[in-house]
Amino acid sequence: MSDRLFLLGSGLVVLVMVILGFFIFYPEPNVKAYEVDLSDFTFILRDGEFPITVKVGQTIIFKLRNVGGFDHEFMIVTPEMKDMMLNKAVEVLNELKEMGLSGEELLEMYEEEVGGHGMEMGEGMILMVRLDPGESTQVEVSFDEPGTYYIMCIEAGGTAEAGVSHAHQGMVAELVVKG
Ligand SMILES: [Cu+2]
Repeated sequence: MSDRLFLLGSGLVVLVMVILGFFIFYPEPNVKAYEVDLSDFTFILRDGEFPITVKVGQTIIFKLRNVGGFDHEFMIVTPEMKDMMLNKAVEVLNELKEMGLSGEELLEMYEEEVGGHGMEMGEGMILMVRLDPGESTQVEVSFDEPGTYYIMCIEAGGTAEAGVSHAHQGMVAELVVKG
């Protein structure tokens, strides 16, 4: 009887050691962090250069700051969504200008039609945050599919009169996800 108790006790000790070992030696979660400044009109990676390369399943933390004088977005989109938004931005701005709109009115109507805040998440739109000048935030994202993605801003404060969005002026950066 005491032999059986001894065996049971030893078994428990081994089990506890295995569990403790699992927690002590379990690899660190796969996390990558980037600090990105949103300026007029470009994305600045504080510790390096775009493109960013990450891995499928990795947790990516973006620490964002709007250091510009206009509202800016930090959107992550597929190449198809990028092209669609670039085309739509020009199309809508031209239509609104033809209607005789300008200034705040032009910008407001444009944002209703195109601004990322009017876009649905999902199909081609992986992440969307919008920051006022001086605002900062932190977002987390991970990717299920390898491929090339784009970080972009489709706002048009300061560029609407010229018929283009911030993305057209250079607010686009590449993000490569490896399998
Ligand atoms: Cu912008």
